[in-house]
Amino acid sequence: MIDFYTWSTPNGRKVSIMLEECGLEYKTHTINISQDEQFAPDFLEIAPNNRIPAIVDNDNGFSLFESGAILMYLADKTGKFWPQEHDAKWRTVEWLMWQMGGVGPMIGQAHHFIKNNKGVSEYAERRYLEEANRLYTVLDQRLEVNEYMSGGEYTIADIATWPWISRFEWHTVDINEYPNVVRWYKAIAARPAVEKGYHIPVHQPDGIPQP
Ligand SMILES: N[C@@H](CCC(=O)N[C@@H](CS)C(=O)NCC(=O)O)C(=O)O
Repeated sequence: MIDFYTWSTPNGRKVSIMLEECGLEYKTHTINISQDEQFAPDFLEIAPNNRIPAIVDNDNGFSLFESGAILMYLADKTGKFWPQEHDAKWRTVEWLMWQMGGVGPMIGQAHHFIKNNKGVSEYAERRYLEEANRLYTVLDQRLEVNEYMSGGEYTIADIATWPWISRFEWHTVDINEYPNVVRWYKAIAARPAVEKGYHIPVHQPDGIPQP
């Protein structure tokens, strides 16, 4: 059984979707980041960076923070969503790191300036919107020649990226300008585990945003 510490954000949803996809037994603990619960001493013991998500695997007592590391850990534990043949394995890591180093931080800043602090910095709004559109262009080109990000298979690279794209309304990118992203987005949104994981830990009355 896995103890799962999370909130309703893209980084949290990566892990709830992965837990659902893998059919693992888990217990959700809500860490309400708008009430600073990420700074509670108990939580900091397993997540010293004071960010969700984090897990404790009760099969071995091992704790882990950083969503990309958690996805790799759960894939390794279950043998799912991370192909182990040489090229596919490293393509998956490559695109997972692209999400961790690009999509998450850049689109996160787009939300910060465009949605949460509109008008504070015109420069930052323009910069992060341009960066978000650049990343969508890269993703669209990749998905023009591959069904999924690392090739023909749905992997932890897709599981990491999809929850960020699901906030396309927040970062004000017109997703419909990227037809391959829309095709990929809808295919993943239709997966029962994604529908379930999207609503953890709080049910979202509006459901998954549709392009
Ligand atoms: N690189 C980290 C980022 C985690 C992260 O930024 N989590 C956000 C929610 S999506 C958070 O906990 N924020 C709390 C805060 O800003 O204090 C990961 O991928 O796990």
